[in-house]
Amino acid sequence: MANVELTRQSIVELEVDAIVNAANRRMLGGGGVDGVIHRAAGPGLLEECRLAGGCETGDAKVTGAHDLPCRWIIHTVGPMWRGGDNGEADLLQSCYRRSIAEADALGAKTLAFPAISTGAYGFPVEAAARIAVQTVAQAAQATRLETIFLVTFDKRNHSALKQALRREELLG
Ligand code: AR6
Repeated sequence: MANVELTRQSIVELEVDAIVNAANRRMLGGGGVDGVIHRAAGPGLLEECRLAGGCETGDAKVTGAHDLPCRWIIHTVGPMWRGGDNGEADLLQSCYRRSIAEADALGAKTLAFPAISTGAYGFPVEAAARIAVQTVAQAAQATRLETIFLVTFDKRNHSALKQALRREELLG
């Protein structure tokens, strides 16, 4: 059973084995955390992403980390919020599950997630936090991952995640 830890800093600063990027289907960079990761990783990341051929919503693809201190970047594409009746919750769960599966297959022991879909894609923060915490806690059980960091920038995501962790009795 991996530990789940909450931390408030930029995801690119974390010295973990792998970080997750909240990408889009084209996988060619963008704003938000995607932009931060591409700027910090350098142009080699974009070159590698071009070869990946995009990524479906709910899926995840691995690249190298280039200039970042981690070893791998796992690019996942969260759902755009369209009112909640368009499979958004299942797709968000799938992002967390697929990213954890890819990290485990790489042999990663430490993994960091941003709050996928809660920025430009508009997923309600409290609902996204519950899905993140429940899915991560469940999916990490059958893996060799030791610590999963939930990384946030903003106060609202941080307190929503804290509340969700408390509810699942996972707050250390
Ligand atoms: N470290 C950790 N979290 C961050 C950072 C950072 N450096 N910067 C922002 N966040 P978003 P999405 C948080 O919009 O909603 C992009 O243009 C931010 O506060 O990055 O999945 C892509 O190319 C928010 O809570 O991702 C896609 O087109 C969270 O990261 C689209 O946005 C996610 O916000 C994806 O939208």
